[in-house]
Amino acid sequence: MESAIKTVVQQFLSSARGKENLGAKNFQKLVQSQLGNIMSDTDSSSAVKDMMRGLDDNQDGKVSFQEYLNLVGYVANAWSERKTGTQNSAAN
Ligand SMILES: [Ca+2]
Repeated sequence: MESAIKTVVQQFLSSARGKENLGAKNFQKLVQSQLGNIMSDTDSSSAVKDMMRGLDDNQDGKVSFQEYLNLVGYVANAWSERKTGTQNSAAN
């Protein structure tokens, strides 16, 4: 689990290239290269843009680390539902 957490953090840092936020292009690259097997629609740039808009809580057009963690939580939750066949309360 520690290595998974390190990977999640490291992935954001390397994708953001030293900045505090992921811009649209870097976000799209990250999703397509890292989440293509677990999420559907990552090949569609309009779907990825919609995803980014949904994550962008403060609507600055960029994905902060916190907003990125929401994506990680969402993906983890969806994966858990797939594995257990149940709805987790966190999704509601
Ligand atoms: Ca934002």
